[in-house]
Amino acid sequence: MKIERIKLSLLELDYVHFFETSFGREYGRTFIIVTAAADGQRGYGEVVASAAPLYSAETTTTAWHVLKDFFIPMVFAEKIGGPEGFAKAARRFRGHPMAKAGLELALWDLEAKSAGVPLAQLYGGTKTEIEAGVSCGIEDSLAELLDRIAAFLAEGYRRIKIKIKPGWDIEACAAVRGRFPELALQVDANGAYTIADKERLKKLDVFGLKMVEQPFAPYDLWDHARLQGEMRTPICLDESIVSETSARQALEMKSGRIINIKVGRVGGMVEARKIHDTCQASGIPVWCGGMLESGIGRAHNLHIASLPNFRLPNDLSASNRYWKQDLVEPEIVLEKGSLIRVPTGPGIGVTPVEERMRKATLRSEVFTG
Ligand code: OSB
Ligand code: MG
Repeated sequence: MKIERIKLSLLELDYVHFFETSFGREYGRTFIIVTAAADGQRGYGEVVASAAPLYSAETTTTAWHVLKDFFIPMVFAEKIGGPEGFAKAARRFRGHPMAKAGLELALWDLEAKSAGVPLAQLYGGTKTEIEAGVSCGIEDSLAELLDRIAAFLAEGYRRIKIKIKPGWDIEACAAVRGRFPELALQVDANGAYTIADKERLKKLDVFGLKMVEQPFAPYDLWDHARLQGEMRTPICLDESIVSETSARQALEMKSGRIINIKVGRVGGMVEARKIHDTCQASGIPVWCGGMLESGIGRAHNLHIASLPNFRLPNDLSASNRYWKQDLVEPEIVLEKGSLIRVPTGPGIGVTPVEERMRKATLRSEVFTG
């Protein structure tokens, strides 16, 4: 396939409800959509970097820079025609996984559309629907957190994750367990603790959590191993897993028993699939994490989560959990049984609505070969 045009668009959308993690509170998201055009088709990818370097070192500005000055010129200069060629060529550039993934995903969408098949089929996905869960941010009070969880359960969600940080952890879990004794519950610290907090974290064992996600900093594989050795609850690694190599090393070190896959964090689907396969071969289940994506990024995640070793409920919720109006049609909806269908149309199987895209766009730039 000859890529004719690549467009970068910077978009801004407000959340239906603020989202607070151990990094702070946010009311909306700024993100980049990559559009790649060839043969009358358009492929879309989402760059999940935020405006500020909190979850990861990348920002929308660094992503725009490396896409514009390095990755996009490379695609045209080397006549790269597909996602696998791009992933291979982009390896020469260090870092910037979210920027790489955004462009790679646009090329995957384009490749699937030109083959006339859903992305899940191209990936070898085996599921037609995936298990949905909700990630609940930190609230002003425990009462508000419980009300929000109750509302999500009433909508049909069956797995809830809550964000924790020092001072919003043991009490929060005790409150949620008190009200919802049987709930499939897990927690995510986004690296807010250090090994000095080991004894406090071990107290989480009494709550019957499905997992404790990323208690320590991304580079702290060793401390995660020390905690996991003393804790019954499985540790799930998010920020720590940046490649197949780091996944393999984490499993060898016993730093955790579950891995969450985010395609942006690991630099694209080629790498994400390697992590999936390594985990599958080691008997380690994975699930799909989220970055509060628009419908474009979330549709991509649905296809990725159709692979067989995605064996735990995902941070994939319906459009209306995030946005008043999603960018895509059809919007993503929750089905009975806390499930979301994997779209069946060609490519990502959802279509960005021009008018909604235009309204959310802060700036855009088109590049041609
Ligand atoms: O750590 O999983 C995380 C959102 C932004 C940054 C980091 C994380 C999250 C989420 C959101 O938990 C999950 C979702 O998209 O529904
Ligand atoms: Mg996480």
